[in-house]
Amino acid sequence: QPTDSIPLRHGAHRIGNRTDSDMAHWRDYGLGQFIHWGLYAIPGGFWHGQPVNGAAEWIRSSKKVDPKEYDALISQFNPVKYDPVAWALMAKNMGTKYVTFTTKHHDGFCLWPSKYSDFTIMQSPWKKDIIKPFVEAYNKQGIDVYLYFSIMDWHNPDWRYELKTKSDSVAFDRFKEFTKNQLTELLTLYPTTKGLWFDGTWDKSWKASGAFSDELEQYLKKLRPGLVIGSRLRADEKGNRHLDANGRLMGDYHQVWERKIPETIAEVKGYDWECVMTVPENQWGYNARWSGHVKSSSEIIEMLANCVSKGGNFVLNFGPKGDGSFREEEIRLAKEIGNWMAVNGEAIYAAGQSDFRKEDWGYYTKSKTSGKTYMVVFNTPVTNMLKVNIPKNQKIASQKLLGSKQVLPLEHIEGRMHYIRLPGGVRQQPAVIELQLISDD
Ligand code: FHN
Repeated sequence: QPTDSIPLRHGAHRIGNRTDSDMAHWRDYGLGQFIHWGLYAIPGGFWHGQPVNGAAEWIRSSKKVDPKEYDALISQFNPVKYDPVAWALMAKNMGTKYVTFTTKHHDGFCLWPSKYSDFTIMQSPWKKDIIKPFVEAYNKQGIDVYLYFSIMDWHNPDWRYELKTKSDSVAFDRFKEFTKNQLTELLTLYPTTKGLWFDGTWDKSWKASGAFSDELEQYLKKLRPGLVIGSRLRADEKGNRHLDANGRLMGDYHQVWERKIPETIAEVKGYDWECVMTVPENQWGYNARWSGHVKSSSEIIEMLANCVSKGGNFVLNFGPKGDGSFREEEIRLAKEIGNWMAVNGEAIYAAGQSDFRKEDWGYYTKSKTSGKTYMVVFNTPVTNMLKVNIPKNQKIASQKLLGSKQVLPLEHIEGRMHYIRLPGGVRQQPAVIELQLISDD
C-alpha cells in the first residue's frame, strides 16, 4: 500500500487514476497497434549476411556495429512501398482504435524532418516526412495516434549513459534541451497527437534527471492539454521509475506490462494499464528470421480478452520491412483478428472487469456502456458445459452467442452455480456469449 512517508518533490502528483474525458477515451480503446519502423528494418536482423541474435532494432548495439557503418544505412532508406493509407486501412480492419508509431528509436534516426538533428528522413533518399501522412491516414480512419519517442539516442554525441564527470553533465544538459526541442516540434507538427509513448529511460543519466523529467512532463501537458503520457517517462528524485518512493504511479497509466500480462487483477493495483506485445519472441523491428514461437491469432485474441477482463488495453506490434511493406504473417494476423473483432468487438471496446468469478473456460468482460457481460470462451470442456457462478442479487435474463444471436441452454446446478451449453463442433476462433443480467428480486 502506498504511504506518503517519504517527502518527494518529483514523485506522483495525483492519487489514483485520471478522471478526465481524454483518459476515459484512452481507457475504452481495448485494442491498439504498435509500429516499430526505422533504419533497423533494412538489415532486418542480419549483418553482412549473418543472422544476429537479439531484437532486430537493437542490432547496432548487440552486433557492436561501427556507428558510422550503421548510420550509413540512411542512404538506403527509400521505402517505395510505404503506403500510409493502406497501413491505416489494415489497422482499421483489424479493429484498432489507437496506434503508437516510432518517431525515433534508440538509434536516433528521426522519421520526421526534425530541424534539431542531422539524422532524419530528410537526409535519406526518401526526403519526405513519414509521420505527417501517417497521422493523416490513421486519423481519417478514426484511429488516434500516439508518438513513440526514445529518450536514449545513440546518434547524438551529447547523450550519456551515466553522468560521471562535469563535462558529462554539461553535454547531457544540452541533450535535455535537444530532447525538449524535439518533443515540442513533434507536438507542433502533429497537433492531433493524443499522447507520447516514451522509451529508453532506464539509464543512470535519465534516472538522475528526475526534476527535469517532471518539468518536461508538465511542460508537454501544458502545451497540449489532455495529452496521455504513461509511466515510462519519469523518475523521482531518488531514481525510482514507474512507481515513486512511496509506491505511487508517476504518469497516466502503468507501462511495465511489456510482453507480459498480470496474472491477477490485484497486480494491477487499481491503475490504468496497457500491455504491449510482439507477434514472435522479443522482436519489435522487422526481422527477416522469426525464430521461436510465433503467436496465432487465437492466442493473440486470448491475450486481448485477458487484458480487457483486467481493465487494460492490449497493443499488438508490427514491424514493417525496409521498403514499407508488411510481411505476410502480419497481414494475415491483422485480417484474422479483424474478422473476430467485427463480430465480437462489443466484448472488447469500452469493456472492462466484470463482477463474475473467473472460470477455467476463459474470460469475462463487461461493457461500460450497455452493462452487458460477455463470456469469451477459449477452453471449451468436452461436455460443452460452461460453468457460470452468478454474482449475488442478479440473475441471467438471456444468454446468446454473439454473431448468430442463438439462445443457448441454461441449466441451474445449485446455489448460484449454472451451466450454459455451447453448441458442439470444432471452433476455429473463440466463441463469445452475451449475458443480460437483471436484479434477482
Ligand atoms: O528497447 C526497446 C525495444 O526495442 C522496444 O522498443 C520496446 C517496446 O516496448 N521497448 C524497449 C524495451 O523495453
